[in-house]
Amino acid sequence: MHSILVLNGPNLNLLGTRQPEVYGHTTLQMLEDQCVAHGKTIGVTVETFQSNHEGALIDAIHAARGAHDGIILNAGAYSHSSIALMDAISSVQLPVVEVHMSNIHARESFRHRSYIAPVALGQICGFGARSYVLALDALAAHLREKGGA
Ligand code: DHK
Repeated sequence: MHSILVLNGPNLNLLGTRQPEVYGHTTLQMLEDQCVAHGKTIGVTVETFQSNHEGALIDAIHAARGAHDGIILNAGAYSHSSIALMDAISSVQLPVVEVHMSNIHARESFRHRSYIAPVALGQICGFGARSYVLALDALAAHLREKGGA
C-alpha cells in the first residue's frame, strides 16, 4: 500500500478560526482526520504533520524519503518565499502535490508566485478542505500508474 505524507506549514494550525471567510471553518484536526479517512477509502496510508517552522518542514521532507511514496504539501506563506523548501523537494525526488485552501491566483499578487510549483507534480488550490481530497486522489492515481507497492 502506498504511503502519503500530508504536510502543512505555517499558520495552518489555526484553521477553523483563522480568517474563516478565506480558509473556511474546518480545523486542522478535522482536515487531517478527513485525509486519513479518505486515504482508507482509496487504499493509501496517510500520515500528517504540521509545523510553523521552515526547518522542521525541510526535515519532514528529508525524512519522507524511504518512509513515504509522495507528499501533499501546503507550505502556507513559505510557498511564496522559500527556495529552501523548493530545494528540499528537488533533493528527495518524491512526487509532491502542492495544495492551497484558497485560490492563490485570485488573491494578492505576491501569492501568485509559488516556489513549490516548478518542482511539484501539480497544484490544486481554491477548493478549501476539498483541495486535500482532490490532491490525495491525484497523487494516489499517479503512484498507481507509476507502479510499485
Ligand atoms: C495558506 C496560507 O497560509 C497562505 O500564506 C497562502 C494558503 C495560501 C492556502 O490557501 O491554503 O498564500
